[in-house]
Amino acid sequence: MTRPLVMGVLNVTPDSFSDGGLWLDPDAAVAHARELADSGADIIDVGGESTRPGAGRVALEDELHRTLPVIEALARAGLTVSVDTMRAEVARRAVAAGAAYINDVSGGLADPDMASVAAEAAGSGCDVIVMHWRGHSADMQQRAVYGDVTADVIAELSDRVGAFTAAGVPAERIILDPGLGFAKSFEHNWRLIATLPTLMALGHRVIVGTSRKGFLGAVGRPEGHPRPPRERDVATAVTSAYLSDFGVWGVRVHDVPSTVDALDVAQALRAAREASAATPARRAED
Ligand code: PMM
Repeated sequence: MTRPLVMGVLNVTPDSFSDGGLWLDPDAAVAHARELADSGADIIDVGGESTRPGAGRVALEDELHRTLPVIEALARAGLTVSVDTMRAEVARRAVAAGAAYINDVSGGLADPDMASVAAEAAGSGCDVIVMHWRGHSADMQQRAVYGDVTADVIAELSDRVGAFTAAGVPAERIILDPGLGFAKSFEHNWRLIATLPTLMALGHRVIVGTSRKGFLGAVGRPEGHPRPPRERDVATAVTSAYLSDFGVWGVRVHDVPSTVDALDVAQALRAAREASAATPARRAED
């Protein structure tokens, strides 16, 4: 089992929950992307719209203006880029500018044209990440109501896969994401992590984003006093390493060095486990 790919987050927004405003300037964004890649990020995920709980929509023109120059510069520099967008028009222009992945957190629900844009992009080798989503950030937490969260997320994602394949996206171009933090309670997020093999059994590649999310901040802390987002990178690295044991295809993180370290250690442990299974330890002779 190889280690998962690491997707480094590059939010070109004024208001993302953990890095809003840091990379709004295109030069700062490109420099940060290079840092992410130098520390081991395999893909740079460029987003121009914050999806933090409660966030409003950004105008199409603003989203294009924030993301396209950065995507163009990164693709020109030879980096592998994904575009984090719910808008078909942004996805289409980003792919033309060199993005190799469309990362749609709405799984095609926010924009009826996304599936056909993804189908066209698939023709030029572009993959699409289809995330579980139930509605825009302004009120998404009110939709965190499930019978069995794993079964419900799988059923809803399967419907989305059906919509993308019906539009002409080959199934092998579709990567699934359980959408941690999007219309999910603390318990829902942990349960989705623990039961991830059930989602993986659908046969698609799977990517998971735990990075700096609220459910990590709450662990081990008194109620109402979570760890602040930028102090959640150790927790993020631990969950990424745990997920790597399931064989996930990718993890999406803000702090690349800590997660790469954790993934390398998890990989070394797996190799040692396999080696010991092949040659079990002998009892010391006395
Ligand atoms: N989470 C955020 C944004 N985009 N994309 C995918 N595929 N999976 C996620 O979990 C995800 C995402 C949350 O916002 P952030 O950019 O501030 O982490």
